[in-house]
Amino acid sequence: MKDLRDLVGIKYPIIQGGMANIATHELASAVSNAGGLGIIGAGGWDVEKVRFEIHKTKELTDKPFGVNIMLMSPHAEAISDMVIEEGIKVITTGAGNPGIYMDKWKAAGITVIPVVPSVALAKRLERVGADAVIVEGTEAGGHIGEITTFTLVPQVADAVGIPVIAAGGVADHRGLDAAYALGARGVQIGTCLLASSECPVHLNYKNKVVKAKDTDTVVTGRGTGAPVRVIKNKMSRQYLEMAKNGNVSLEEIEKLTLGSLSKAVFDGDMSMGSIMAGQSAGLVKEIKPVADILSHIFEPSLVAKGVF
Ligand code: TUI
Repeated sequence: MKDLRDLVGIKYPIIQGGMANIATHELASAVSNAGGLGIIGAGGWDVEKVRFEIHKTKELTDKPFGVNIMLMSPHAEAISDMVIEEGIKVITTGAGNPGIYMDKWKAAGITVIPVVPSVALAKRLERVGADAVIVEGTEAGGHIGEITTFTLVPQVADAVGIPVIAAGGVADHRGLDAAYALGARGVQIGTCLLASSECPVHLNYKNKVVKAKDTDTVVTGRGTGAPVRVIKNKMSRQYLEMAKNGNVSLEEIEKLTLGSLSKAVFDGDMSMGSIMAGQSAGLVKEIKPVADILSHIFEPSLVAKGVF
């Protein structure tokens, strides 16, 4: 099975997660310049904002980078055409099935790597031309599936012939090696990059990730069809209380979370903001430059020694 490094032409087998509102040109170019695959996270942005971020990234790096299209966004379809116009070479997708876009992306010569939360979707997307799949376990931050990385990665690796990239819980060289032992040939990281010098989130957000311990994340929205892992705070407690009482509409509950991501990212509101992060937050101990984060994951690993 081909390694991510050969598939997209990068030094380290590491993709950056397409974190909404966070994966800007600053973070994407830093990851690409450091030897990983930087990703612009389209999130809920409109097509012109994403185009602007692409232009900025092109100015800042001559290394490969990609765009993540969040499929629940009302702008996803317009962005799916714009990335072709802009000559984007790699697309990752999240929060849905990108099947309807596959033909045009493949015709444009784009390497397509969807995030999948199940074996069934991985098989379906391999059939319609996916070049690899990012298998994301429930340890990840933000919008998540139900199955753990540890159990899902080997099941998908058995079921498909394309490279499997593991996501959810990877934050150091042990996670990278574990992913390869389970059959992955690359990893996607997000949470540990929140605490990078180049990450554009508010300093309060970075410090919250650094201080988080193993039990500090919680999943809101289980039962509404959009489970989201965040660091526990007043917002998540209120949300879960409302959901438990069952006497409030889903709309009212969603109002608490949707839009509250930007409160955390831009305003540093750690009380009512949605502080999306994965369970690996407990492994993140300090704020470091992206280049140090990537080299500290890769250099001590068995993958670097060519064991896999
Ligand atoms: O997409 C993510 N993580 C995200 S998206 C996001 S923005 C958002 N915020 C609140 C609610 C909803 C979205 C924040 N974090 N990760 C990749 C991912 N994809 N996780 C799960 C999935 C997924 C789920 C279902 C992928 C495909 C899928 O397919 C269902 C189907 O149609 O077959």
